[in-house]
Amino acid sequence: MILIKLGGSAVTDKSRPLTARPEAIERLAREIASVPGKKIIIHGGGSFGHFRAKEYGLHMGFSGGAQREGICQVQADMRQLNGFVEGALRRAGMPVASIPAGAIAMFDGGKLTSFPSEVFAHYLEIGITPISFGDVVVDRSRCISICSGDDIMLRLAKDLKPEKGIFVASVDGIFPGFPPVEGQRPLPEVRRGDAVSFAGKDTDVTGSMRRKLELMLGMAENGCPVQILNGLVPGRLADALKGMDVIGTKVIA
Ligand code: IP8
Repeated sequence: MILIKLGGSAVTDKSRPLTARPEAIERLAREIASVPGKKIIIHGGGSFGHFRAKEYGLHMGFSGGAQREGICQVQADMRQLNGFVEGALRRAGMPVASIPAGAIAMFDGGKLTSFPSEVFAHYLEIGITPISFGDVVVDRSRCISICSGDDIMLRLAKDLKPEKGIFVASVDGIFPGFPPVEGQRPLPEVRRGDAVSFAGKDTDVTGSMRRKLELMLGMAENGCPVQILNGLVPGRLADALKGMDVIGTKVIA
């Protein structure tokens, strides 16, 4: 089984609220469907998750009042984006089941504590591809938290031992410096402690790129090889799914 995270920047335009990238979603779905094998697909929030979650301060816990509307709104927005991804995968011929994190995950103090990965395993067993996504979730001590698609990736990697995890981004991989020099290739491999640099402007409520890299290192250290590639380049995801060498960065334990 391969775990695929469609990053928010690959499936949405992160500079404009509630703006999907329909062509990219359709093409990525066709690429995923074109390569046989079991997969689990997770997607990020992009401009359907982060703008409003930040506006309502949902990443800082629950303070009541207008946040109630914010929780419903962000969940509804994420389900709309999920509908686009789900629809594209079905049009590409894949039977899929959507499993929102907000319905099944439990957080405590901003950390994922309970997640029934076996639900995903059962769908896979009957030939259905499970899809999940970053979401507003309940939190035992803070009432609510934002669950990132990356939190789900790490948990599924630990529980289901996939053959590999692929992070589909809108850049070629991780670079030694930011901004990358024109024509520069990304680092082929990154290990804990390596000097890397990320974009300075970070609008994600689920944390910096550094936190995301930390979760990827966690996956690698749990025996799941991780690769980051550019999903806006046609064919790159399909090639990686076929096991071909593609431009990108591998995260090594
Ligand atoms: O983009 C965030 O998921 P991510 C989900 O995978 C929300 O970090 C609701 C902001």
